[in-house]
Amino acid sequence: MSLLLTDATLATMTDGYGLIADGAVAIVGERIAWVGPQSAIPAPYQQFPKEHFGGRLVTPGLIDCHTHVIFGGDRAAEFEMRLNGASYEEVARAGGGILSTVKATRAASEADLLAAALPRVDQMIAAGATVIEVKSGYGLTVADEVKMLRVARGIGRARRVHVVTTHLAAHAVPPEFKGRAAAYIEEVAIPSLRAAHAEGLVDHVDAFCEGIAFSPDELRPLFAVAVQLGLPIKLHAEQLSDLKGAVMAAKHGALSADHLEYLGADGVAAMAAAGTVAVILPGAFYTLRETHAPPIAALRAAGVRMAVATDMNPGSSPIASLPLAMNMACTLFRLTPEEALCGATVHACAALGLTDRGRIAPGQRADLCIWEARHPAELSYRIGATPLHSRIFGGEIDR
Ligand code: DI6
Ligand code: FE
Repeated sequence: MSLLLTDATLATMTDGYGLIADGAVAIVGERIAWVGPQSAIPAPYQQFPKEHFGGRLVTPGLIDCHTHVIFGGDRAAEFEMRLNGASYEEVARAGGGILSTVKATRAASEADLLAAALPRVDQMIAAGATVIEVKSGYGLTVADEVKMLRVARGIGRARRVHVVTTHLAAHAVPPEFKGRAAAYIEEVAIPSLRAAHAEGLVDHVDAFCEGIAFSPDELRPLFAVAVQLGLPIKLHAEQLSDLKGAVMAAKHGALSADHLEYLGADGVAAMAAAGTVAVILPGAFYTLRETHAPPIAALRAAGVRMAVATDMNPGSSPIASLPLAMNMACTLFRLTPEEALCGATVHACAALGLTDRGRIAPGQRADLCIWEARHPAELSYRIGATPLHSRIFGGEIDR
């Protein structure tokens, strides 16, 4: 019920890293009661059961604010075909691409999907995640979108991780609606949103705004329903081209616009004005061998908060490690390690509308990561390493 962590190097993330050397944290129940230097522990907390961390780095639990971790099948065969010289059309004709994932997801039961997702979720947890956002978007029928969101809630019951759900029926136009994107929004995206919301399965609404998916005009009716239901909006925007999705999202008061490789000055300004978080997804940039980087310097100059996430998905970003995504954000996009860690903690919370976690401060939920590291830059620096020592979730140490 109560715990005193001592001998820790704290990155509280309250002001940049917010470092406290020789720090201590008092936890009561699920919450942090006190944080400060070891030399100043108030008397009541000195009696608590102690855990000594030998100078190890302690950060807030990592928050993966953009994932598509639920899906049927995988796309490894397609990856191999491509590297053997197959074209996009050949891959599609052989049944590959996003629609192959849709087919496999439709064929899977809720139990199948949960069983397939949990090993990936376990990798995320092993890399330090304590919160994961989980999107639908591979069902593309009313029943299959609702099914995916039920599985998302199931992940939060099956593992010691907090799940935030996002309805993403507007992810792709399925073959049965080919050339009829507006009809798909009316007949599937909106009804599935209403049905899933009625079951309490939806925390946010997202869409893929792109030439190969939906235009801002096609998405407006969906977002009108989201606003009516009181659900916050997120948007996959400007990943492959500049359709002004981020401007539209910001006008709807969106929590975040995500990807943003082709974001223009107007999008940066609109996001800054609305307080919309820029979610940077270097795993997809890397996998797609994209060359046009998001306008990091402009976002930084405009004071737009930047989050970093894995975008874990079978096609464009089969990566489950937030520290690896942070490394990629630094190396590919020139984020500083401090920005990358803010992006996986405090700014990731902002992208999810969460205010009770992401920092080590009194009143915050006691979700913490203890690392085999002495300085927070090590988390971004070590390529593909998993330096997690242990995790505290809701005040309890993982055993
Ligand atoms: N952008 C992406 O990179 C993924 N979805 C999206 O909106 C791709 C998803 C997939 O290929 O399965
Ligand atoms: Fe995505």
